[in-house]
Amino acid sequence: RLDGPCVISTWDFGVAANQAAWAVLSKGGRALDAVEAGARVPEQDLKNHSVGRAGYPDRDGHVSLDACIMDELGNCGAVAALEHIAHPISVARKVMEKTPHVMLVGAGALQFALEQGFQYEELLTPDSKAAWEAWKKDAKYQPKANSEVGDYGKTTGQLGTPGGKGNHDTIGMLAIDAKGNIAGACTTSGMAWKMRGRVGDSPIIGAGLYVDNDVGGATSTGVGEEVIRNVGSFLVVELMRQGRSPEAACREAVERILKKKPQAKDIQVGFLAINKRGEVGAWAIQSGFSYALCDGRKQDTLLPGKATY
Ligand code: SD4
Repeated sequence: RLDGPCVISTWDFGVAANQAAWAVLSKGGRALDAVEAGARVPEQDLKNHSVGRAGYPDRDGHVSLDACIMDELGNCGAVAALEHIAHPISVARKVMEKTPHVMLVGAGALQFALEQGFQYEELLTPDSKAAWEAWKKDAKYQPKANSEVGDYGKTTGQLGTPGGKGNHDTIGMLAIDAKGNIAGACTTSGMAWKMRGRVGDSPIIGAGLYVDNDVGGATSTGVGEEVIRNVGSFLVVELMRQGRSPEAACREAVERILKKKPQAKDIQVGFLAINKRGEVGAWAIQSGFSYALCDGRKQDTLLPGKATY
């Protein structure tokens, strides 16, 4: 159980992201500002190929990014299939704050971002381009369970080092501020080598992220199609509302996926949740999922998410 202001996030790179969020929380800042600041860390990391700049592209070579953000009042904003903007989480926040809408996609999201002063960039780095060229030789779309560096069992000595060669990993982050308010953010380049136009769970409120300030928050990582089908993060929050602990709620959401589709045991989905009291839990289909915790006592704890397989 975390005490006072705290932040949690998915995977190893959550350690560094949490530190940026903690810089906001420790000064009495708002959970919403903390999760935006935290999510921007992997977004700008050129070694991280699953979020933001340097994210792996779709199968046609376009880097297309998905993100959403939600605050303690139930306000939310999202962008999907956004190209050429390195910080989709900040665009999502602008959608929330400056438009009458919740989600903008594709060309419209880019137009809005440029109007808001975001910089147009080529996001496909030489490394990502080389990986895409290599992938094209076989051109098989086979999501791996965990990214190499994201795999908890393989990270010795690499805590907080982002990157990895797997083809998915998303940062989902949840924070509680000094006022006890909860906010969340989720940002990703989605599944590497996805079809052009494919959108996963990460930018979809209720699937990749959900926050209810009376109850808690949840976020997901892994193969988004399975999360969308089960409205995963909303499900986790509703189960917590009914009295489940965060871990039990995450586990039940994973089991719901597997019950409806037993073949999903071969892919990875992980949920991470926090309740209003600061209790944290996570569960995944497969081992290898990890999450990072940070509060006033400990800044850089990385824990393995329990798994069904
Ligand atoms: C998606 N959930 O686009 C994201 C990808 C991912 O860990 O998490 N990965 O489906």
